[in-house]
Amino acid sequence: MTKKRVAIIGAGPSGLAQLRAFQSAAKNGEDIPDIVCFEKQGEWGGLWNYTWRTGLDENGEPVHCSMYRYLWSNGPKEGLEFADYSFEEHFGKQIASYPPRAVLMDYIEGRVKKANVRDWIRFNTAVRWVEYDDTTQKFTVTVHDHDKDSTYKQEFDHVICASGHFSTPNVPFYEGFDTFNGRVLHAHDFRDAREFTDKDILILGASYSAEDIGSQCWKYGCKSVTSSYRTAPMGFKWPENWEEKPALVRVDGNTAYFSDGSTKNVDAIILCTGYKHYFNFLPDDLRLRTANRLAAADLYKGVVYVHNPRMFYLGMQDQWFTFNMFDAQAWWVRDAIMGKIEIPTDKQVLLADVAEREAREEESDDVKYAIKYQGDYVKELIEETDYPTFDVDGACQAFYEWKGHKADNIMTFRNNSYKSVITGTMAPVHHTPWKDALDDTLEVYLQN
Ligand code: FAD
Ligand code: NA7
Repeated sequence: MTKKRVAIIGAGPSGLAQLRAFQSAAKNGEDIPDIVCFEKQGEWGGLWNYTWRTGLDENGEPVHCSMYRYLWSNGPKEGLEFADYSFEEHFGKQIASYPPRAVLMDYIEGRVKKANVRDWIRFNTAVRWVEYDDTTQKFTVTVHDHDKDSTYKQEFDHVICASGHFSTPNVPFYEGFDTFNGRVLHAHDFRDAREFTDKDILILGASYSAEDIGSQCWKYGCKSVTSSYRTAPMGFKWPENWEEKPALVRVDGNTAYFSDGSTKNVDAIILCTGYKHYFNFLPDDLRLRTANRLAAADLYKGVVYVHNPRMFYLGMQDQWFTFNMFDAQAWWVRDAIMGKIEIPTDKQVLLADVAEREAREEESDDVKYAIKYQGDYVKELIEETDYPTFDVDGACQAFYEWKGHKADNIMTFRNNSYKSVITGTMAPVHHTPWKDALDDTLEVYLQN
C-alpha cells in the first residue's frame, strides 16, 4: 500500500507541534505518513522568528512577523510549557516566568532540534494555492520555492493548515488619518519602542496589543500614552502619563478627537486593532471563515474542517493556552490521520459538535470561565492520545493568578513567579524588575 502523504502549511509553533507529533509516533516504531511542511520564511518559529523588516520580506512575501523588540511573554510560561520538553530540560535550570521573545524562541527550537525534524521542512517556500479533487480524494498544493524561483505542484491525502492568524492586520480608517502629520501604523508593523521615546502616542484598541505596545513605549520613555477603546476600557491602574479615553472620532492635523468631546495632540498613532484570519492560498470550499474566538467556526474538535474532514486547521482559536494546546491538537490530528481516532462520517454530527462548543463558550463572558473552557478543551484532546498528561487545572491556576497580578499592577505583573505543572518546580524571581530590564537578550535574562 502506498503511504499517505500529508502537507503541513507553516512551521510556527503549531506546524512544529505537528512535526514533533509525527516524529514521536515514528520513534515509537509506528509507520507514519510522508510529511512535507511548507514554510514561506527562511526560518522556523512562526511569529517568534523576529525580523526588523515590515511590509514585504526579502522574497516579496508579506512579512509574517507581528512581534517586536523587547517583547516578553504576555502570560506566565507555566501556562504554555510543553509536556514532553520542560523549560528545565531545555535550559538546565528553572527560569523566571515571563521570558522575552528570544528566550521562548530558543525553547521552541530546542524541542524540534532534539526531535530532528528540520529535514521535513521546505523553507522559503510559500503555498500559493490548494485544491481538492472529489474524484481522486487528493489535494493538489501549488507552492513557490523562492530559492530556486520555481513554482511546482504536489499531491497530498491531507492538508494541515498551521499558517497562524495574527499576521494579517485589521486596519480601520478614521477621518483625518490621510492628513495626519506623523506615523499611523498597525501593531503588525511596530518593531522598536525607542522610536517613540519622548513622543505622545495614541493607541487604538483595548486588548493585548494595546496594553503591551503601550507598556513597551512607556517603559522605553515615551512622553505619554493615550489609549482609546471602542467598547470597553482595559481598566488597569495606569501610570500617571497614561490616559484611557473612549472611542476615537476623528483626527485633524495632530489633534485626536474622542467621543466624550476631549482632545489630545499626538505624534504617532498605533492601531492595535487586531488581526484577520486570512488565507489567500485557499479556495472557498477549503477556507476557514471564523471570528477570533475560543470555539472557532466549522472545526470539529477545534481542528477538523467540517466541510472537508481531510483538511485540518491548527491554532485557529483565540488563545489563552498556546504551545501545549497546539500540541494537544497536533497529537489528535496525527492520530486521526493515522486511523487511530475515527472522525464521524455524518456531517450533522460534526456540525453539532461545533454548535455545542459555540453555545458553551457563549454561556459566560467571565474570564475565568474562558480560561477553564480552553483548559477543558486541551484536556479533552490529550485524553484521546498519548500526549503526556499534565496538570491542566494547575496551568489554569497560573493564568488566574496572572490575571490577579495584572489587576494589581499592570507594570509589575511580570515580576511574579509561578510553579511549573510539568516539573513541579517554582520559578525564581527574575533578577531585575521588568520595567528596569531594558536589555532583554537571552544571555542577560538567563543570569539568574
Ligand atoms: P504562527 O506563529 O503565526 O506561524 C505560522 C507560520 O505559517 C509562519 O511561520 C508563517 O511564515 C507560515 N505561513 C503562513 N502562510 C504561509 C504560506 N502561504 N505558505 C507557507 N508558510 C506560511 N503566545 C504566547 O504563548 N505567549 C506570548 O507571549 C504571545 N505573544 C504574542 C504576541 C504577539 C504580538 C502576537 C501576534 C502573538 C502572540 N502570541 C503569544 C500568540 C501566538 O499566536 C502563538 O504563540 C504562536 O506563534 C502561534 O503559532 P502558529 O504556528 O499557530 O502561528
Ligand atoms: P484582539 O485581541 O483581537 O483585539 C483587538 C482590539 O482592537 C479590540 O480591543 C477591539 O475592540 C479593537 N478594535 C478592532 N477594530 C477596531 C476599530 N475599528 N476601532 C477601534 N478599535 C478596534 O487583538 P490584539 O492584537 O490585541 O491581540 C492579538 C494577539 O496578539 C493576542 O493573542 C496576543 O497574545 C498578542 P472591541 O473590543 O472589539 O471593541
